[in-house]
Amino acid sequence: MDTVEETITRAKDTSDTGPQTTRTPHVNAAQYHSLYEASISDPEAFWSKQGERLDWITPFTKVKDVSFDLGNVSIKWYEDGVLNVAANCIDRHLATRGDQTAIIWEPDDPAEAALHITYKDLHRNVCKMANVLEELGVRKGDRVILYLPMIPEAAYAMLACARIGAIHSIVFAGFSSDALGARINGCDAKLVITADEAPRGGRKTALKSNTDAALLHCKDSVKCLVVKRTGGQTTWTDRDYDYAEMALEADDTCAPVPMNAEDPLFILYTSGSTGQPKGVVHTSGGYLTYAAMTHEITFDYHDGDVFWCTADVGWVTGHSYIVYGPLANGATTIMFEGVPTYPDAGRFWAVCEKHKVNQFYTAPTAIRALMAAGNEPVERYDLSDLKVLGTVGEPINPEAWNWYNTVVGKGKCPIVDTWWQTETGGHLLTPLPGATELKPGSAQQPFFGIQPKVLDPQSGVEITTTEAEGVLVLADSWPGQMRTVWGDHERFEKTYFSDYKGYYFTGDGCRRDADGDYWITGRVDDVINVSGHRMGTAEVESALVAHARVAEAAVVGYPHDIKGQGIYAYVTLMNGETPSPELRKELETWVRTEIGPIAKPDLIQWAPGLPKTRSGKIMRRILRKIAEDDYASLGDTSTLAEPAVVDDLIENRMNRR
Ligand code: 6R9
Repeated sequence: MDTVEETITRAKDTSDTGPQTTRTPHVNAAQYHSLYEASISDPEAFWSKQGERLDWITPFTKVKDVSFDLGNVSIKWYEDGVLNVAANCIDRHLATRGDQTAIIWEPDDPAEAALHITYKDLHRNVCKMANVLEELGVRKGDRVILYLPMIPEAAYAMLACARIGAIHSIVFAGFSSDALGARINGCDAKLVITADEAPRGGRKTALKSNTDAALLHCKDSVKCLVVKRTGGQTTWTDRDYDYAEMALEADDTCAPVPMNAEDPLFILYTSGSTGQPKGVVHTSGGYLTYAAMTHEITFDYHDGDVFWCTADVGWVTGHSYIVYGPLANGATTIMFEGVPTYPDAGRFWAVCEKHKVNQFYTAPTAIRALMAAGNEPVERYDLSDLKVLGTVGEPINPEAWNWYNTVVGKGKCPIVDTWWQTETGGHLLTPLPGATELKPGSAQQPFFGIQPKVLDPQSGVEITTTEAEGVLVLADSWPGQMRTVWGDHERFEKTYFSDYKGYYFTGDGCRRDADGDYWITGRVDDVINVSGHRMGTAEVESALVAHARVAEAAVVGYPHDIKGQGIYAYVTLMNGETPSPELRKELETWVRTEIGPIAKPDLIQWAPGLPKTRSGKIMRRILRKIAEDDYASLGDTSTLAEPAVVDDLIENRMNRR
């Protein structure tokens, strides 16, 4: 029998474990507790051992060097180690599993054939892509933007960047050309990789023409590499290069570039409570160690399993649990181009049956949408290979949890409700299969090395009783933590380390119950969570006020049955403008083009005025209450400049439940 430490470090070389007949979990309850203790009492020893999951060109001698002190925040893991992330995800598996499938690609249209890409195929394709990037002048440290459908080339491009030391930044294909342009300029990218069109749910998004529009606002030197996914009509300019043509000529080997553990691997833009999205920076050694470890332990991934995370690679979940974590572990990972409801509400389950999926990981919003379609689309398929189910992105309501458990999991599959963030790189709070007694709706317990604390939001004092409610912070670092905001370390410190000194502030509220289990209660800042996607209310407001007929706008979230939260916008028009259904449509379209479809307001209320303090601050607390149709409990409105404004807003509220 393995020692506990060996059990959880075996992902480095799983070739000796063979097919699993019995499913002894990697970590049981007793092991969880003893190992968690060890991870907190001696983090250096614990993470030194975990670092051995990876193949290092030069092994690290230093494990951790961290300061959370405001003005001096610095986070380093394995800082003198040298490795290559792509070599860890591909090359080291070639000898033992070259012919094993690395990626199963499932296209949008079920009539089109799925692809089974072996580790050898992956190696060849990533090397070709890496050589194409080099030919286009991309070098170590350069930034490359990916604006792609969920096609194998997206994974090739991520890993090709990692192979040559370039830093990728993926822009979700649902974002508009304006959002894309802002990110190209934001990280001063040398190259954009896109596709002609992105098929999704039977429709096509014109990615290339969006990219053309974005590039009008970027430096002339930015090049564009185009993958022809559909063969749809596109315009072609001097800066465009055809990927298929170049790949044909490119060599199919490419030496991985030795990278320092703290060299950036990727930038991912995410919404915050203020200003425009910030570029979250993740580095190489710590991020990969953490992604690999959480993938193996949280999902109880065993050698030979088929793992499916339904996220898009445009979000952090896709980075850590479609590409980096699974491939570092030599897993078989599914990449799905489509949507849950196309051609019908049985698609997820059809794919689970077809590819004999063992671990299935999705978002509560998808579960709620599928639950609304009833049990029949699930019962049509054989889901007997499922072993573990997971959720991420927002709190899951017990009704959806129970449906997931009984109808999808047939009561046999533990559900891991994983709480984490773009900033955290991997899971921080989660039950573990076989180790945790589950509670529907709770992310339950900290992962190894994670020290959650609950603080009083006002005083910032830690609440040390077992039962507690307040803001969630973390007392120490873990290897997958973000290192900085691209180009703005001060913003990094201010956003995460200034409100509660000495802690990483998550932006989430939480409750700890009598058993010590954690329940996330949602964001305590001006970030809303729409279908599991983060959206800053400030971003939507600034898009609205950029419209010529809008004078002022305030945006809040409100409870939405499927999306979790919907976007509720209060809009004050310019003097002389009159509200109309046409103008409402126009504003919706406007926000779609400024940011993307996910930012489109669900409800727009015409507001002759907004409730403000005498100093002119918009009182969002009141707007939130009205949007929630909970105006009886508005609290103290005595500081309002014009209390009558509130009566009008209540009278004309849009969300009568
Ligand atoms: C991975 C991801 C992060 C925010 C986070 C929180 C919410 C994520 C959750 C959850 C309750 C869960 N969130 N997982 N809330 N239970 N299991 O989603 O990253 O897009 O950065 O969003 O999502 O509010 O702060 P990201």
